[in-house]
Amino acid sequence: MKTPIHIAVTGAAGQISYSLLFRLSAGLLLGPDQPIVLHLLEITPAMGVLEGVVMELNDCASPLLQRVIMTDDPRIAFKNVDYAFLIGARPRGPGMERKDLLQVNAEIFAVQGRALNEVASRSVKVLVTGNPANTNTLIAIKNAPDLKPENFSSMSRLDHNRALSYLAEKCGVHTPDIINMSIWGNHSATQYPDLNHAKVKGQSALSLLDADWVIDDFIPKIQQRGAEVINARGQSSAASAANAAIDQMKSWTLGTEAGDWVSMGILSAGDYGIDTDLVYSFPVSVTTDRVDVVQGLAISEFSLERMRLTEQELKEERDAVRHLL
Ligand code: NAX
Repeated sequence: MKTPIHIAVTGAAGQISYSLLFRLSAGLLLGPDQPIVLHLLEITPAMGVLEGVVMELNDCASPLLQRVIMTDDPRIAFKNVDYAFLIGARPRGPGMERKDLLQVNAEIFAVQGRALNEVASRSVKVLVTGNPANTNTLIAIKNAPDLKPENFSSMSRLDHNRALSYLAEKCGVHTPDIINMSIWGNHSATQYPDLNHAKVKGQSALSLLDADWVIDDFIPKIQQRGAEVINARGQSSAASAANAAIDQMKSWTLGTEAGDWVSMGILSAGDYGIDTDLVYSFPVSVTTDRVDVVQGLAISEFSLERMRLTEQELKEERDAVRHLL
């Protein structure tokens, strides 16, 4: 029997976690022969709901789930964990401005960054999903000086998967027929889904598409997809977000396919002229435990303008939370 791997999930009683936890206990992240221990973090008022979720987890009788730890203390939740899914965040309430949301959530990620710094495994992979995900990741990094920035990433994979799926539908192919999709920047409506390097069955995607469709349909569709789901479902994306969180952690752990890449929010080292000290989504290739920004991509004037616009939004978010960095 393999030694169990410890996985923390925050916001464990929320709707994304309600999809994620059952996938984790079914072995979808680490495979069907890897036992796991789940460390579930919630705020005190949500502990009752969390107990119900854990009853259901237990009722799955998963052969992989060895133990579940429920807590409202980040230091217990992150103790010796190998993976941490930071999903829990405050949703925007009535009358709450974006900047208010930024503040309350920023504080959560400062506390959690410090706790990870103190007690997590030194090789922990921390994936931030809770919004504003990129800036929350930056705050966690800055509050965890004994971990490396490489221990952290923010989730771009849902945007990446949305872009793959929408392009596949347009071209009448399946998603594995597409490679080299890129999402640049913030996980927000300013993100830049970029088809310039994408290939469909080996052919340049742009050679198959009308330029107007790319600009007037594809780009706004991916940027607004979260809002479209909320309008239709009355709630934000949950199962697709859980699926994307597992996809991103898997790519991070197992690496990307030769010739392909994925999109991940990582601390910028200045690639493509993006300000350092921002967590920005880049196209990245991953080999065992090494995440590298894809180098040498030709960037058009149009792309550069879009990449700068989303960078600007991230700078403004960073300015609003300076006191926590
Ligand atoms: P829910 O409101 O259903 O669940 C959030 C949970 O977090 C709640 O149970 C709450 O009690 C808990 N929580 C709040 N503060 C906490 C803290 N300090 N410690 C631990 N738990 C805490 O939201 P859900 O739909 O699950 O979404 C969670 C986050 O993901 C939101 O911020 C949402 O905006 C964000 N999303 C990010 C996406 C991405 O691609 N990066 C896409 C999906 C999603 O919109």
